[in-house]
Amino acid sequence: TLFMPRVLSVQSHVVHGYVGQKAATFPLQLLGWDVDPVNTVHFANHTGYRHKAGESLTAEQLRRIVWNGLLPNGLLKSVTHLLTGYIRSRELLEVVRELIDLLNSERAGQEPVWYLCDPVLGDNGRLYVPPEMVEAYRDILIPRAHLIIPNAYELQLLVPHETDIERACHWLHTHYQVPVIVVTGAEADEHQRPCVYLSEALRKQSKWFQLPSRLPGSFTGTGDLSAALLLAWSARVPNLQQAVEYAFSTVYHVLRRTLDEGEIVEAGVPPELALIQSAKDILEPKLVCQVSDM
Ligand code: PLP
Ligand code: PXL
Repeated sequence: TLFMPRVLSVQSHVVHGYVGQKAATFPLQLLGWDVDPVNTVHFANHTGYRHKAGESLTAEQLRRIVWNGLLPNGLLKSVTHLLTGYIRSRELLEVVRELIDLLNSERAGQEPVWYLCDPVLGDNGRLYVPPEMVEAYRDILIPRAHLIIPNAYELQLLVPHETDIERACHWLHTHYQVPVIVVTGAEADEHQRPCVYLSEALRKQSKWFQLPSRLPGSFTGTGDLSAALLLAWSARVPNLQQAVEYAFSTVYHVLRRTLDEGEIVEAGVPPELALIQSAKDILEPKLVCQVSDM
C-alpha cells in the first residue's frame, strides 16, 4: 500500500521569519508529507527580536480544536506521526499527552502514531520557557516519544546530574524508555558533531556523525528545522543513521546559504533562515556528513 504520512505538528507560528511551523512545514511538504499544524503561539516574530507581540494557545482552546473539531470530523484517523516543539505551559503539555492517547485510540488496530518530541527549553544557556517545563517534559512527554531531539543545553537541563552526553542519554533511555535520542549543537564536544544515541538493542549499529565544520554565527530555527527534516527522512530511508545524514546535510546547506544571503533585520538578531531559497537542497541534499565509527 502507498505510504501517505500525515503529521500533526504542534509548535509555534510566527508571521515573519522561519522558526517553529514556518521552519518545519515547507521541508515536510516538499518531501511529500501532509502537515496539519496546531499553532501553540501566534507571534509576530521569534523572541530574539527587540519587540515581541502575539498570543499563546490556551489548553482550553487546544481542547476545542481537537475534541470539538478534528475528532468528531474523523480527521485524526489519518494522522500517522506527531511532531511537537515550542510549548510554553504545563497545562498545554498535559493536553498534548491526552492527544497522544486519543490519536492512538483513533488508530486502533494499526501501528501507533510515531512521535518525535523536540523538548524546546532554550539554547546557549538561555531558557525560553518557564523553568517548570523541564520537569513537565521529563515526566509527561518524553516517556511517550519514539525520538527526542534536545540540543546540548536542553539535555543538560533534563539530566542535570550527568555532564557527559553519552551517559546523560543512557540515563534518559533507562529511566524514561526513550528509544532514540539525537543531540544537536553539542558545544561540550570538541568535534562539533550532532550525536546520535540509540537504545541498547540498537546500540551495536550506532554511529557518530561528523559535521564538516561548525558554521560560525548564531541561528534561530535550526532545531525546529532539524527535527522536521529528521522526521521527514526517517520515513523515507531504511535506517535512522541515513536519516540523520540527510537531515543534517540539509541543515548544513541551509545554514551555509543563510550566512551568504539570510535576511538580517537588525544587528545582534540572528538572521532568518534562507529556507525557501534552499528547496533544491531539501529535495536532494548533497551529503556532507562523514559517518565515522567510534
Ligand atoms: N552549524 C552546523 C553545521 C550545524 O549543523 C548546526 C546544528 O545542527 C549548528 C551550526 C547550530 O547548532 P545549534 O543547535 O547549537 O544552534
Ligand atoms: O526555534 C525555537 C523557537 C520557536 N518558536 C519561537 C521562538 C523560538 C526561538 O527563539 O521564538 C516563537
